[in-house]
Amino acid sequence: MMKTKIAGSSYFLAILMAIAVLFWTQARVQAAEANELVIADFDTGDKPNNIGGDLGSWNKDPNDETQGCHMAFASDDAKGNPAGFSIQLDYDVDSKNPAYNGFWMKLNGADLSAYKFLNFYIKGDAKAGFTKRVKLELKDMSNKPSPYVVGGITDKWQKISVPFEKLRQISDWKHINEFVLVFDDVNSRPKAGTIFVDNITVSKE
Ligand SMILES: [Ca+2]
Ligand SMILES: [Ca+2]
Repeated sequence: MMKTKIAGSSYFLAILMAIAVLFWTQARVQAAEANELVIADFDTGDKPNNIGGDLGSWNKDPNDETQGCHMAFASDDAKGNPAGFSIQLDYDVDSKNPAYNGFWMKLNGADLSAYKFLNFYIKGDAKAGFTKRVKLELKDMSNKPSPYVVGGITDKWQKISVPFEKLRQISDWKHINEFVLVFDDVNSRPKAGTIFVDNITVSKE
């Protein structure tokens, strides 16, 4: 009689603990979701991005065939997702004319005011060669670019986190228009190569 009672109460305790763990896990998942907003993981292998924004490459002078940037979806995913994709940028700023080009992506006026960091993954292609430095720009609806130079790019995926306070020209975090990457003949050495970008997010920490 006594034995059954003990077995019964420990069974009850185990259920209580399982419920507690379940709630704790759920709370953690919800906290993680609220902590980070995925803007673009490119995992559909197509446009638009995760918040409905268009994206593509841009060229300063489309008539100058000696410079340009070509965008493609690459199967090399930053998080190792075998079904995922990243963005491949083949750039060339080697020209006798002033040269710059890169990647643009719309954020459709997203409200990022609850977040503190702009994050993304970047790496270069060892075979094609790649610049170790690239300039990013974030723009609110005024389209004034907030430039930030990312350095130390290697041929391995690396997470870059840019604190919002470094993006000084943004005056309206409630309406963000565009994310831009710039290859230019100042920062880009070598002047032609391949860069991969993936998993562009904003986060609170
Ligand atoms: Ca991806
Ligand atoms: Ca060239």
